[in-house]
Amino acid sequence: TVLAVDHVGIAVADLDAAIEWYASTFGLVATHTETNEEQGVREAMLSAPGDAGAAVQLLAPLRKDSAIAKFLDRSGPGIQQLAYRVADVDASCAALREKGLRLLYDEPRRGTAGSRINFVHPKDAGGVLVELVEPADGH
Ligand code: MC0
Repeated sequence: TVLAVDHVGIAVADLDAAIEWYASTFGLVATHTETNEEQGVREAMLSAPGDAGAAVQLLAPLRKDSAIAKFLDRSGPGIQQLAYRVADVDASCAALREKGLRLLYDEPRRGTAGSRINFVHPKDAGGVLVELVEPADGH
């Protein structure tokens, strides 16, 4: 079961420039930044001040062979993923597999802030790369 929209992920070429642009243009503030070597990204979570709702996640490539580098080459900067928060990513993946959807990983991998994540293939989700996120603190 989906608990909430966790974040919308946007591919950018230059993370620091994008953080600055979102701050000066929309007043969004970076609440967390992180490098995820396995995913090949430097990322930042942005929110409107005081808003605990869905975040905007900026994703910049660490390497030329990363998913974000490939997305930028093909599509340019823009929305790359929609992430739903779930209580139990293993149970959610099992339920979606049962419905015939392809999950990208056999087992969840590490996402932002120690979360556990998996992705539904965009061809099985209406053209949207859907991420499932089980936060580390179980919220
Ligand atoms: C590819 N396609 C997409 C897409 N990427 N459609 C919607 N949204 C996207 N982001 C489409 C292509 O246009 C193509 O359609 C079809 O999917 C298959 O493309 P492909 O060439 O076979 O596959 P790739 O090599 O482009 O890979 C796509 C795939 C990859 C989703 C498998 O990006 C992946 O493994 N993503 C999961 C990991 C990831 O995104 N990591 C970065 C965020 P046509 O019609 O042309 O056949 S890390 C993150 O998010 C973490 C830190 C977190 O939040 O905690």
